[in-house]
Amino acid sequence: MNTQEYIALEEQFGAHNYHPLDVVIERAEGVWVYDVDGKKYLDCLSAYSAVNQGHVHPEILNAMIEQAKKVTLTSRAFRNDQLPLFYKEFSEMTGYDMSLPMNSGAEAVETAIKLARKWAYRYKNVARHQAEIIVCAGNFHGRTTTIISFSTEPLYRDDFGPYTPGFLVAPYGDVEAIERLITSNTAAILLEPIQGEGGVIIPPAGYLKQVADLCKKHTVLLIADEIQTGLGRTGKLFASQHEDVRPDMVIVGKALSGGFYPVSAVLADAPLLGLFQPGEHGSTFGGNPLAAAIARASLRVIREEKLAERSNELGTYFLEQLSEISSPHVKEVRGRGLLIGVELKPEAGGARRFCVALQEKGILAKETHDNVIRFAPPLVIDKDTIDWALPSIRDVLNMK
Ligand code: IF1
Repeated sequence: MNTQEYIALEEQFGAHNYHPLDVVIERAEGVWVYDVDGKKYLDCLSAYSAVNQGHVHPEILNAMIEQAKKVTLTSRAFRNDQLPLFYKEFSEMTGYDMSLPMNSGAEAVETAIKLARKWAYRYKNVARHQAEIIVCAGNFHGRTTTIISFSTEPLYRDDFGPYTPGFLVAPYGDVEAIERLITSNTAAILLEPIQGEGGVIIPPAGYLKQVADLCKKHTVLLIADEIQTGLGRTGKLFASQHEDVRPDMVIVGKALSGGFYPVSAVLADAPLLGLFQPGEHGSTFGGNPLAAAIARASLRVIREEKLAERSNELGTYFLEQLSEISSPHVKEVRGRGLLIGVELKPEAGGARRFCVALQEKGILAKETHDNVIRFAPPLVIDKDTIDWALPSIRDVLNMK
């Protein structure tokens, strides 16, 4: 079957909740993906930062295969021999006392919300059902009904009410706006250290630190959604570390499995994460031995290949080179580590047509928020590959 035949099948039999580029990927390795017609592309999306370790990383693949031969799922009704080792290694790597594994990012966000609410009732004596969580405009935390209740994107929210109450929205990057929303019922502030879907929005310097100070002052939890920014993507293990901030809870997903399997988790210290009692939260697949083995290998690759450092170095280089491209269409180039956004002027006609043009030149990138092209290749990319891509990017950014 060729590309058009696969697309026709998908359009006929699949729900139309996506508008993908018309490339049908058949296999991948490292930073490269190959379509069903045999064409090779540089992946500059990394499955939204889920394949930070590169596609089909051999060590993670091996861990997956070896574990799959032994036992894949026990449920949490019984214990398994991988989960304890995952917990220990994850704590040692991140400095948090404990973690709680789930599957998708949205589930881990839901987990953090539940925990913050329980903490408010038990520690702050907030009246039952009155806990509030402050979030930021332009956020993206997932697709569940609770999470879309506090989305500010009409497309994600408008047709899907009724909504979960208990959330207040502050403009992103505005510390005073958060402070004005804090009351004695405030349980937590939930934010992304850099807004990915929002268009690679980097808040003003000092913002995260000031929000962290605000949280301490008012006894409010700081929850960082590092599902996209975490695990090396921005040049540190966690993007919060750029401002020496240690959130009370960190939410991770995506690259926790190197793209092999849905694995997410919430990290926190024992006084907080210890609040969950047996039966209050769970998941059939969360913490299963296959997921735990894959996550252990994924974390080991991040450490052993120094992917955060690599992201920092190569991201700085890529950002510099992109910034030097002169183009009539570009409004701003910004980024941290290998999470880079090229924002186009409103009159450029949208980022999508540039992504289609990049595809023709063998580079897969994805627009976000109409006017931003995101460049976020796997962190195992090297300088030569970046240098290979730059002339094509330059050409595309200069098309009519
Ligand atoms: C899709 C966007 C990226 C996330 C943050 C939680 C989640 C995500 C910061 C939920 C997920 C994904 C979802 C994916 C596209 C993608 C995305 F464009 F939609 F916004 F990355 F930029 N927090 N982001 O970025 O995690 O439940 O999906 O595992 O197609 O919806 P999930």
